[in-house]
Amino acid sequence: MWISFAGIITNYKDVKQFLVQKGHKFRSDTDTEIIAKLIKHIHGLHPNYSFRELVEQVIQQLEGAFALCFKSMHFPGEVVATRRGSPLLVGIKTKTKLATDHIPILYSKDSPEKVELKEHSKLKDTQSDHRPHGHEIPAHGLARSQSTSEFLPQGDNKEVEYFFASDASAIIEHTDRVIYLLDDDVASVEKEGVLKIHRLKRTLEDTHAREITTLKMEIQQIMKGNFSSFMQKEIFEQPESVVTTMRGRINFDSETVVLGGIKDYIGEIRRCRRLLLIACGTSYNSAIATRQLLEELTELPVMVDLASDFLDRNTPIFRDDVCFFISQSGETADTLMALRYCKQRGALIVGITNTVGSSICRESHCGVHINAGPEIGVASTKAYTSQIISLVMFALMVSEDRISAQPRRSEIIQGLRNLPDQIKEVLELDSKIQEISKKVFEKKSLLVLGRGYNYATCLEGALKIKEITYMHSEGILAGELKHGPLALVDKGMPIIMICTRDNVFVKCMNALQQVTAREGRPILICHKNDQEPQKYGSSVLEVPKTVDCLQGILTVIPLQLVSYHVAVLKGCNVDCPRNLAKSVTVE
Ligand code: UD2
Ligand code: MG
Repeated sequence: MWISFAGIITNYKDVKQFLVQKGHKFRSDTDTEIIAKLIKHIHGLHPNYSFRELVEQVIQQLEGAFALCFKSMHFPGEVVATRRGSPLLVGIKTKTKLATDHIPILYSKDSPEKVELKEHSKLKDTQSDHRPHGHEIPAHGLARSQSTSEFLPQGDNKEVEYFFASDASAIIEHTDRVIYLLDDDVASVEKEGVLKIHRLKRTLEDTHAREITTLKMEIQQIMKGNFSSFMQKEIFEQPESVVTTMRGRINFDSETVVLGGIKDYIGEIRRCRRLLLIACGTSYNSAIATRQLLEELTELPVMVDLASDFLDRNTPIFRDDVCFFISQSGETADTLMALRYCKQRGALIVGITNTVGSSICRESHCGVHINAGPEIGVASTKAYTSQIISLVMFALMVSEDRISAQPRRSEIIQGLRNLPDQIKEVLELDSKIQEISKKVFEKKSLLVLGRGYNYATCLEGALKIKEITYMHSEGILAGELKHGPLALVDKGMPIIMICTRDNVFVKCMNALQQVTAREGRPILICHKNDQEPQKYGSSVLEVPKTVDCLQGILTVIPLQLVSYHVAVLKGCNVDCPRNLAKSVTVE
C-alpha cells in the first residue's frame, strides 16, 4: 500500500486504539500509517470491495482535514484519491483532444454501509459483501458506460496520464488541464485508464459534474529559473511580490488605500469590539509583526493567537468580534478549524490568503488575497512579507477618516512606495551573508534577539533556521533577556541581534551591552552607517532605514538568507525539509 497524505487526522488516536485492539502493529507515530492500516483492516474484512469502495469506507471513519492518494499491489494499475478540507486536483494529459470538458459525478448509491469501528462485529452481518458491484447512478440518470466513456480522448491514440497534486504548480510542467476536486469527492483511475469521480451522498447544492479547467499559469512564473531552489527564488522575488501585493490597492499620490475585498465591511469593522488575528507558524509571525500598528491606527484591542492554542482554550468569541485568519495556502487545518469556531459564534470572518478559491477564502465573509504569486518552497518567505503589507494596508484603510492619523498614514504610504528598492538593496547583502553563514553553520544553536517591531523578525528568523537547517534557534525578546535567556550567553554562543533606530533603540543598546558584557559577540543587523551599535558586533549587516512598522520586512530578509545559506552548507533539502512533508509507505 502506498499513500500520499497531506493534512491532519483529528481522531487519529481513536482509530489507532481500535486498530491496536484488532491486533495491528504500528511502526511509526504518524497519522498516515493509521490510514494504511485501516484500509488493510477493512480489506481483510471485505475482500470483495473495490479499491474505491475501500477508500470510501476509510474516509467515513476519518475526521480532520486531508488530501489522500492511494495505490495498492492488490489493485494494480489503479489509483484512488480523495480530499476533505485540503486541496486536491487531478491533472489530465492526453495526446489527442478530450471529447468533453466535464466529467459527471457518479453516486455510490448501493455502497456498503459505513463500517462501525466501535462495534465492528455488527458489520459482518451487513449485506454489503454480497451486494452486486458498481451500482453507480450518474446524476442525469445516464447509464454509467455512456457518460464516463465520453471522457476518454478522441481518435486512435487513447493514451492518457493522470497527475494528483494539491497545487497546480506541481504538475504544470506536464499538463495544463486539471479538475479541482471538492470535499469528499473520490476520484478513481481504473483499468483502461478511465477516470471516474464518485460521491457517497447526493447533496442539493451539488453540481453533478466537475469541470476540466485549463490553467493559464505562466510556466516560467513557477519554474525555478536560475535559482537552485524555489526558496531562494522566492526570497529574491520579494522586490516584485511586494509590488503585486500593493498593485491596484494603494494610490501613492492621493495617499489612499482601497482593499476591494474588505471595503464593504469597513463600517462594521470600525464598530467592532476587538480584532483577533489567528494563524500558525509564519503567518502567526506576520500577525505579531503588525499588531502594534493595528493597535495604533485602529485604536481597537488586538489579540494575536496561535490557532491550535486558540482552539485548546475554547476562547470566548462574540458577535461583534472581527476575526482574521492568516494562511498562505488558505488550507491550514488548525486555522480553518478556528475559523469555523468563530463563524459559528457569529463573528465577522476575514481571510488573509495567497490562494484564490482556498477553503479559508471560501469560508470567510471577506478578505484580502495577498497576491504574492505561487509559493512552492515549504518554508514561507515572500508570503510573509506580503502578509505584513496586507495587514498594514488594512490598518491604513481603517484609519482613513482619522484626521490625527494623517501624518502617520502618509509616512507609511511613502515608506511602502520605497520598499521595493530597499528590498533590492538588502538582497545585495547575499554574498556577505553567505560568508557569515560559513561561520555559524556548524554551531549547535543560534539565538536571534530584538524587540519592538523587530521581535516578529526574531521569531520568524528563528523559525526559518529551525525549519530548513535543523539547527536549534530561538527568537528572544530582548526585554526578556534578564528573566532567563541571558544565562545562555557566553563567547561560544552564536547570536544575531537586530538593533534599528526606533522607539526601543536605547533599550536594545542596553540589551546589546548586557550580551557583550558576557563576552557574547553578536552578528548585528542595524541601519546603514549607524556607528553606535556597530562597535559591539562581530560582523554587521546594514539595512536601509524605513518607517518603524515596515522595518521588519527589511530585517527579516537577511535572516531568510542566513537560513537558506546554512541549509545549503549543511546539505539540507531547502525546498522539502524533513518531517514537514507528509508521505510514507506502508506494506
Ligand atoms: C479583485 C480581483 C482581482 C482584480 C481586482 C480589480 C479576484 C480574486 N480578485 O481583487 O483579480 O480584478 O478585483 O479591482 O478575482 N476574499 C475572501 N477571503 C479571503 C480573501 C478574499 O472572502 O481570504 C474575498 C474578498 O472579500 C473579495 C474576493 O474574495 O470578495 C476577492 O478578494 P481580493 O483580495 O482578490 O479582491 P480585490 O478587489 O483586491
Ligand atoms: Mg470569502
